[in-house]
Amino acid sequence: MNETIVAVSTSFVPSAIGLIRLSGPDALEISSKLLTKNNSPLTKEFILENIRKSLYCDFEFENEKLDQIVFVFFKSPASYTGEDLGEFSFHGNPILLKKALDIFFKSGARPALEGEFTKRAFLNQKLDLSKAEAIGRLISARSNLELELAKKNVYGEISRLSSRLRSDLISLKAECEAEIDFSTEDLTYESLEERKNRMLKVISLCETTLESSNRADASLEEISIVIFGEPNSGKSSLLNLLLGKERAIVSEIAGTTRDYLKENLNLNGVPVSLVDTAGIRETEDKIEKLGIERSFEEFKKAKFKLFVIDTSIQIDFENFFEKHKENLNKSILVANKIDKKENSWDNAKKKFVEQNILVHEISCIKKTGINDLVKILNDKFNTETSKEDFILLEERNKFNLRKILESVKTSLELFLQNAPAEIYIKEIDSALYFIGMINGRVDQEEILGRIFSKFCVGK
Ligand SMILES: Nc1nc2c(ncn2[C@@H]2O[C@H](COP(=O)(O)OP(=O)(O)O)[C@@H](O)[C@H]2O)c(=O)[nH]1
Ligand SMILES: [Mg+2]
Repeated sequence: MNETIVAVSTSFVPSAIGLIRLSGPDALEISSKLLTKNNSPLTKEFILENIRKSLYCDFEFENEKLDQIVFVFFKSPASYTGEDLGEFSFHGNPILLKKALDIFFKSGARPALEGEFTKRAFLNQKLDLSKAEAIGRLISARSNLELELAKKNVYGEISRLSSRLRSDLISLKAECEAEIDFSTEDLTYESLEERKNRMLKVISLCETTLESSNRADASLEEISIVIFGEPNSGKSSLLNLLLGKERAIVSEIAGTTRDYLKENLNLNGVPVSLVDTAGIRETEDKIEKLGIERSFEEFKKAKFKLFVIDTSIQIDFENFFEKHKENLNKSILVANKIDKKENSWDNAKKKFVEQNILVHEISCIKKTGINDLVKILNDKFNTETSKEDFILLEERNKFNLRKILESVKTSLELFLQNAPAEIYIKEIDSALYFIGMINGRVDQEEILGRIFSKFCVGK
């Protein structure tokens, strides 16, 4: 890590501010070379006298001023990376930022690799591996839920979990080692029953964590919504409105949408895939028939179902209800064309409501009721997931946790078969190794300390 690295930390699009970070042993030297105030250089001494303070100055190279910037210097080890670190806030023009980068390269810094600032932070023990990963996840989160869960991990959820597991296992190991090393008479052991319970506790913690991570993953999967119904009810119009663009062909000719159409969108922070389907009707047309079969498949697959009906035409409630009963029960009934509703609609609506069908009126032409429909969907997403006990595990940590679980289970089995401590302690070692892999620190020394602090051996 003796190279000094540099990168733009904000994105390369025109914006108010573009932040460049410079980290490494030459950060101070390079900064003082490139910064001036009232045409005189910012000396290293001056910068060091103003650690963590905003310095308004010029960024200048070969007597040419590039930009007026705000500069903040962080002295090692009190910085994000743990190294000397300079943060240069330029005006956020991509061309300007590229020029600035080039000047940094000419001055001795090299381009940072992906994630290299955070990697250095990890290597300098500023954060553990699970926190570093969580920062990556926080940046790339695609939904509110993912953002919330990633944030929990940035604030140490996984670190706390691994500390808990580590602490339990180290105590367990310390007991077992004492049993091997010293004669039993001099030691006050916890009872064997307690040892078993300790193992069971670790097993249960691993299992519940893996379960809640599965639930979190399932909730983070894209939510599918299907738009279903008879031809001409306005399904494609609704898709276009939700998407905010004319994606599907809207026409008064029934049977226009013959295949299903899938589009991704974000509904108030929830990633959703929206499917428009071919209208359901009796037809002899072979292609339309195929399309209708697919509509039913998509209907079945989707998590949320919008059954669109046309209120501008007379609905024979009994007939309609009999025909679609099963599908209606699983859907939100979206009553479209309310701007042109037929006289009998209000009566039909009552009957649907009596059948406990959720009815929501909209008009795609007048754009009424759409926001409320989105709200209803959002509420449904939220009630489906009680996020409290969710935990977000990266694949790597799911693997580690499964390994810990396996090892402790084996250890328990051996223990219950009265195997000598030397044997089942190996499995505890293996579990400890995988805990080390979670936060990226494998530490054997700690165990010795525990043995002697916990047991008073001899007098
Ligand atoms: N008056 C009225 N007409 C609508 C409304 N929504 C859609 N339409 C019209 O109904 C026809 C069928 O719409 P479309 O979205 O293609 O229906 P789909 O066959 O279910 O996909 C088109 O002529 C639309 O302009 C609405 O809210 N009010
Ligand atoms: Mg259509």
